[in-house]
Amino acid sequence: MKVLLVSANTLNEPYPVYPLGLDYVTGAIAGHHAVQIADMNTLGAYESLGEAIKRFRPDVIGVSLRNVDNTDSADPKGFIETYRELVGTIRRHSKAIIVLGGSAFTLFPEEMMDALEADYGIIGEGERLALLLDAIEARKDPAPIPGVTTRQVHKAVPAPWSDKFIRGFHGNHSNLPFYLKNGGMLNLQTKRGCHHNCIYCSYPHLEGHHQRLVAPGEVAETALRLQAAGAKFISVTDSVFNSDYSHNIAVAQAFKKNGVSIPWGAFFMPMNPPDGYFGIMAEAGLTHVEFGTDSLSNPMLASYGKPFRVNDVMAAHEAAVGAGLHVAHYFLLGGPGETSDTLNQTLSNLVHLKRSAFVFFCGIRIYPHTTLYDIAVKEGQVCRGRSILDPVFYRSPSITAEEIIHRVKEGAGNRPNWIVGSGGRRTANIISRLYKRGHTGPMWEYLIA
Ligand code: B12
Repeated sequence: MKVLLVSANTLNEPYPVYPLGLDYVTGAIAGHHAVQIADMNTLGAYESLGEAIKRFRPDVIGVSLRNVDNTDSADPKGFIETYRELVGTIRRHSKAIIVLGGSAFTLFPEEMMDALEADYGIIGEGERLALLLDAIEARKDPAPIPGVTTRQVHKAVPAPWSDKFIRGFHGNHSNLPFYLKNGGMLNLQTKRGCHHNCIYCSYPHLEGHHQRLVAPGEVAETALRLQAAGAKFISVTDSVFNSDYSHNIAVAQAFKKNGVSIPWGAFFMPMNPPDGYFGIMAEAGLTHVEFGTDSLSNPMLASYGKPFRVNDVMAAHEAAVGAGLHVAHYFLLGGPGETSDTLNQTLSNLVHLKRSAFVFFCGIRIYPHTTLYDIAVKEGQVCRGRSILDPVFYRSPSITAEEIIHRVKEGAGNRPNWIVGSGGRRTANIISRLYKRGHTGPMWEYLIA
């Protein structure tokens, strides 16, 4: 069959993100089907998508839905209307079967099926599209395939697809020049799954609780392919990169052995690392460390279900800065238990984190299937049974969002390394101008004095 895979994401905040998920879906189906990718970041207008559909005449069109919204409580933007227009364009140009997938779909499958009136959806890992295509081809009922939904049949997230996932990246994708020109960043996974229990987080729901590791040699081979394709920076997209130190070290050794020479960055939990850990990572090309720190108040870290405390954050920070790395800390303020006192603790402890960028999010986006959802129901902040597709942000009953933002802005003064929210359009525009002048990578290091 002919399968067109459409990446619907055009958000460029903080920067445009290469649609990694579609490489994996391609990897799972390309052996048996003719596959083309249409990336809305490069196609721009819907009419160009119509042209691509007319030229290829696909039997099945898979639509990748990454973001539901921008998760910015100060300037919330939802994307469902855009997705509705996109699916409308597809329907006007084709009778192909439409299949939805992606993280936004897995978070809100029933709402997305209803809003977009698709034929099928695949909850969880999109590699299962291979099974759906087999069933369609053989005219068999796809209902027994785990994760495959219709508007009538709803399902839960199925068990993870497999321990082996194959990336269909060949370095000649038509969308590559766009990402190479706009920051030069491509991305890769070294593992799937997250075994942590942070109360607000949807990652275990999306990727499973159990970690599945990619063989270090395979990670290095992928990195080399991205490098050969022209990448100037690699973003590692693992939920938490340092949740397996021995695997990290094996990956770093494989990078060095195979000659991966471009810089890379990843998300880390601020845990006290083994001796020399960040030095080993730096030697293998790690330049950017993004810590999911959330708070510098121990009661808040406990409330969020974090396995680290403020002294671990300090140790992790010193180790990363000491290894010469660029460091950023991300904060989530205003969660359950936040008070004026806990906020004071966070703001006063910040002075100990030298040479770092700080990104503050205030109010936490509530996702289904999380402990935060249950807390919000109990407190009457959301109503069980009522959709939270339109984002609802958890607010601490003990301190207002305005007060938190005011205090953070007061603390920030004129310091450019304190960023409230993702920085919004203004920051995205500045980053985009820097990319046009040839800069590459995430760019927040330029804010550190
Ligand atoms: C890494 C990451 C980032 C990095 C990306 C770095 C990079 N260069 O790649 C950064 C920090 C830049 C980032 C930014 C943002 N992110 Co982010 N990010 C992630 C994260 C942790 C992993 C994404 C990833 O690459 N996964 C690996 C790939 C392989 O998985 P995948 O794309 O989901 O694809 C699989 C399936 O979804 C499915 N699938 C995908 N497409 C299709 C298509 C079809 C047809 C089918 C059948 C299946 C299918 O199959 C794939 C293979 O199994 C996810 C959370 C998570 N654990 O998933 C959040 C996540 C995607 N991000 C999210 C958000 C909100 C954002 C931001 C808006 C945040 C902000 N305010 O700045 C921005 C948007 C950026 C943009 N331009 O789009 C949300 C989206 C949900 C929502 N509320 O909208 C997520 C889910 C996190 C969350 N809160 O739950 N992000």
